[in-house]
Amino acid sequence: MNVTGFSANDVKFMKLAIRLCKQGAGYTEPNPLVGAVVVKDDRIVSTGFHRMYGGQHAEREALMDIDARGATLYVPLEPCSHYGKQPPCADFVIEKKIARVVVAAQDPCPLVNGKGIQRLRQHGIQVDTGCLEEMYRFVNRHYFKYAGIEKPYVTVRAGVSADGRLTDRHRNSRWMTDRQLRLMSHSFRGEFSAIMAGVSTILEDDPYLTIRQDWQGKFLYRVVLDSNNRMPDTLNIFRDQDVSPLIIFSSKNAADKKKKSSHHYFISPALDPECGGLDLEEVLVVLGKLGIASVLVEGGGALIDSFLRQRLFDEIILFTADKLVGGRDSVQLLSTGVVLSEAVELENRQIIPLDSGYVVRAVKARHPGGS
Ligand code: AOF
Ligand code: ZN
Repeated sequence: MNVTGFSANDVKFMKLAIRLCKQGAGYTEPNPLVGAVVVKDDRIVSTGFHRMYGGQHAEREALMDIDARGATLYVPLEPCSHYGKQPPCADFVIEKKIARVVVAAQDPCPLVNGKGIQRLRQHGIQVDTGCLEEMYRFVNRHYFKYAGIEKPYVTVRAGVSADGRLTDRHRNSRWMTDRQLRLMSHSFRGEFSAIMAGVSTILEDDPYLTIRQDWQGKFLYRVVLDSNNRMPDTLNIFRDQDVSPLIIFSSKNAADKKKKSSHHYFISPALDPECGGLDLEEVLVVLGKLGIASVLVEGGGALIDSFLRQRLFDEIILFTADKLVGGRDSVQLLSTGVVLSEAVELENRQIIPLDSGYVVRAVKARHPGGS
């Protein structure tokens, strides 16, 4: 046993369950990523994971066709205890006569929230919680934010020069070659429920904001913030709405109130005039109500700046090119700047090398200053 009370085997099997759950990434939201490993006499007898929103839960997939009497079940999220789209997993675990369940984290969903663990224990099953909890909370970070406050997890994606500029002094911002950017962006987009861009990016580039076919069956919302409702509905973004519905936000003060998609919301303008057109908190509340658990904000610069400045983001993905541009007129991240004691602190940094640059990915520190 180690200090947390879990054996090396417990840790090994839970790691596998967490690795398995990642295979559902991009397909389960707003529901969680869950994996399951069934072990008898220290040997794995079955595994499973949650593949698709509304589909069979991980526990049921792993236990379905086996004799699990006396086995240990490793499942990072507490088994559910309610009827949703699927029947309660806790009851199935009891029926299958599992002896012990090892869990990483309690389910924050108010319908479960400890009741699954309680039900198992009432039936004499040993339940040990907290095995690799931090690791699982990180892997499933979209769910843990959304299930708690029903607002999406926000990841901001920006392209910068090696000296941290969003643009050069002529406001040019094409740091990466189109091919490089396309490949990387597409692989990130699949992890999210929605992608968001400001109207100026849409007007400049006329993008589709969709994902490549290797994310088969993936449902992705596209969100455009167009406070003055000036987007012509002939743009590419208005295509393919059956697989990628378009959500538009405009200001309730916009002169033109014509709805341009079935999800067109007219909301409050930004309280802070420095923060661009719309009240981003309200945007997130509306997206949350639509069941969107995560959003990738792709630009442009003003929108990225608003999310950073208001600290409404949870994570940042910085595409950093091997180029220096300098210049007082180039646009910087967090353009108005903050003093060091108010710096936005990042943690859990990951670096991915590219041919002519690198990607830095990090989450906003939960306890800035290490407190
Ligand atoms: C999942 N997959 O493997 C587990 C979940 O509507 P339902 O029946 O699919 O229930 C969704 C809830 O079930 C979800 O919010 C979470 O609380 C719990 N566990 N959900 O989608 C799984 N184990
Ligand atoms: Zn379940």
